[in-house]
Amino acid sequence: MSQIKLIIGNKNYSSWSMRPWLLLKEFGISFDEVNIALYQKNTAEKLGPYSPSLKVPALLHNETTVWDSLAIAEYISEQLLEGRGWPANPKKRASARSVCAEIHSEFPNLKKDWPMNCKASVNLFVSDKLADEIARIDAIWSCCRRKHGAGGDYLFGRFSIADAMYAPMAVCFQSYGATLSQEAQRYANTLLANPHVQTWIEQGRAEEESVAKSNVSYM
Ligand SMILES: N[C@@H](CCC(=O)N[C@@H](CS)C(=O)NCC(=O)O)C(=O)O
Repeated sequence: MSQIKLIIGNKNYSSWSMRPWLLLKEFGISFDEVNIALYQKNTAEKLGPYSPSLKVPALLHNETTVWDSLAIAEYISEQLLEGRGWPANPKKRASARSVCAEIHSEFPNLKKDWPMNCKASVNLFVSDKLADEIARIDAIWSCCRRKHGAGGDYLFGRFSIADAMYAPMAVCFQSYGATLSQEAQRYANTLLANPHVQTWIEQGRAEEESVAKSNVSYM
């Protein structure tokens, strides 16, 4: 048994769960995965012992409980990776933290209209507000790649927390057919070719539980 437990929701839908899961996998940290199907009658009861917010993801490490994807990512970097979750250069690190905060707190239309669904393959209506948010993510990806991407194929060169935070967006953009600039599409392809991202998508597609449409937003 590992000392680390990651509590996650349905892989098909739970973009917040995917982020720390991918970070742990990418850095080769072994952990036990606890899968809890969301929006079932007993979901809160099952989450109660693990997650004070009654949401996923949550991480248990020795006597410590951490919840909320970004806090978990910070904890993993600080406690398990000696800071390697972030770029080493302070300027790059500041940019990486900024783009992570942005995906965590912004993009309400993307979260509402294009929630992650690994099984989906459909072209959905794109409102002006949604188009603006897609364009902003395109700009973030293109700008990070151009300014900070030397030395690797990820936003800041080698894989960092920023890539874990944006990986679900590549899944959404693929599912719903986003039109991206060449640079942003190249980065999306890098994420989609990542073997751990592929495993997550495959496992999500294999799940049988489904979640009502009204609950899927913000997942
Ligand atoms: N800000 C949180 C969001 C967590 C969140 O909304 N998780 C969803 C699933 S992806 C959830 O647990 N939903 C269950 C509920 O709202 O009852 C994070 O970054 O971890």
